[in-house]
Amino acid sequence: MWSQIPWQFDEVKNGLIVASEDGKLDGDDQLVFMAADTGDQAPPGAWIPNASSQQFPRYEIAVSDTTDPGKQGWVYLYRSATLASTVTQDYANYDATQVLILGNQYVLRLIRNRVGVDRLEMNGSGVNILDRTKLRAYVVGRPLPYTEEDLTGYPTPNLMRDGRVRVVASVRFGTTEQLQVLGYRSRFEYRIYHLPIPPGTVTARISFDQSPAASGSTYYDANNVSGVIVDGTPDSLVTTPPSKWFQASGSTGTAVVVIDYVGADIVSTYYKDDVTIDPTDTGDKMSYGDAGLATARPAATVALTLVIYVLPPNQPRVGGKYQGYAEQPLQAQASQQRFAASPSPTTTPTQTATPTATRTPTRTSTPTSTRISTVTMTPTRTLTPTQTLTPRWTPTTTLTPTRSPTPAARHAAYLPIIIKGR
Ligand SMILES: [Ca+2]
Ligand SMILES: [Ca+2]
Ligand SMILES: [Ca+2]
Ligand SMILES: [Ca+2]
Repeated sequence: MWSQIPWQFDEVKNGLIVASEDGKLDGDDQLVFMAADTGDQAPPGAWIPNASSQQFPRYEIAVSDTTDPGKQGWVYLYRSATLASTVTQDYANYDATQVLILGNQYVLRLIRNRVGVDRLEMNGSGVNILDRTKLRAYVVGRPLPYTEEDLTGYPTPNLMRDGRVRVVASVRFGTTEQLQVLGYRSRFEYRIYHLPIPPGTVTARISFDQSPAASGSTYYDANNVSGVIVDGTPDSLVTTPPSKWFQASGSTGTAVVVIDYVGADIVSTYYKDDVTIDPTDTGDKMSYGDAGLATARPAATVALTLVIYVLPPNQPRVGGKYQGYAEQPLQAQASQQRFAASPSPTTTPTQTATPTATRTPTRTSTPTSTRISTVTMTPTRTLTPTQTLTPRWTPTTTLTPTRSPTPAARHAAYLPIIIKGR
C-alpha cells in the first residue's frame, strides 16, 4: 500500500531559503519531509498504480539516523503528469497579522520589528510560558548593558515559505538577511546570521526568560542533573562548563533549547530565577527560569542558532539527546530507479496473503516522530546524498521518544511530483 506524505521543495539562494529563485531545482534547493512519515522499503518492481509515473524515473530516498544506526525509513519521489495530491496534513502555518508561527505542537510569536520571540504556547494549552528572549551586551564605561530594545529598525518578518512541512519567515535588514525562523511541526529554529555587537562589548548573553505561567516547571541543563524548580525563588546552579542546552519541563509541555554560537567565546551558562522586579530589565522585569549563554570577547557581529524542541509535558531530563539531534542531522541518500515493464521474475503466483499488507522486511524501527529530512537537489535528476547546508546546523529535526509510531506493518511512502501539461 502506498501513501502520499506531506513534502515541500524550498528554493535556496546563497545559503538562504528564499520565496522563489528561478522555479527550477538546482544544487542547493531542498526537498523537505518528516522522517516520521517515511515508510518501508518497497520490494523491487513495486510501483505506484499510475501510468504516467512509469515514464519517469523515481527516486528512492533512504533516511538514516547516525545517532541510532538501526533506524531507517524510506520515501519514493515520483514524477507524473496525472497524479493528484491526496495529502491533507499541514504541519505548520503562518499568521502574518499576528506574526505567529503555528506549528502543530506550538504557537510562537516573533517580536515585530525586533530580534527575538515573546510568546510560546505548547501542545494546544493556550498558556504562554515565555516572557521573551533577551539579549545583553555589556560595554566598558556604560552603566547599563545594551538590550534587545536597543536593536531597532528591523522590518516586520517576511514570509518566505508556508508549505506543508515548514514555515520560513525572514527578516532582511539592509542588504542581507539578518535572521530566519523555521517552524516545523514540533520544533523551530531561530537563526541569527548577523547580530551587530556594540563596540567595546566585553561580555554578552542571550537567554530565554519565561513567564510567571511557567512557575512550577523544572529546569535542567548539562550540569544540573536533578533539576531546580522554576518559581521565581533563586537557585544555586553550576554554570561551568557552559551547557549548550536548556530544558524546562512543565505541565503544558517541555521545551528544550539548543544554542550554537559563531563569533564569540562561550564562557558560562546564564541562569536567573528571581521574581524581584529589576527596573533595568526588559519584558516583565522579572526572571522565571531565564536560561541562556554568556559569552566573552564577541566579534563585531556574531551568528547564532537556537533550535527549540516542543515535547509533551513533564519530560525527564532529555536535553542532551536533543542536542545530539540538533548537531547530528539525519542523513538522506537517494537513488534513481526505473519502472520495469515486464513482470518481475520473483513474483510468486500462488501467494495468497496480500503482499502489501505486512511488508516490513528491512525496516527495523521507525524514526522518532518529528525528525526532518532535507535533501538537496542536483541540477539534473539525481538527488544528492548530501544534506542541506545552512549556517551551521541543517534543518533536521527530531522529537519525542514517546510519540513514535508503532513499528508494526506500515506503508511505502511517496511524494507525488505533479507535472502539469505534459
Ligand atoms: Ca532553484
Ligand atoms: Ca503550512
Ligand atoms: Ca527556583
Ligand atoms: Ca521576565
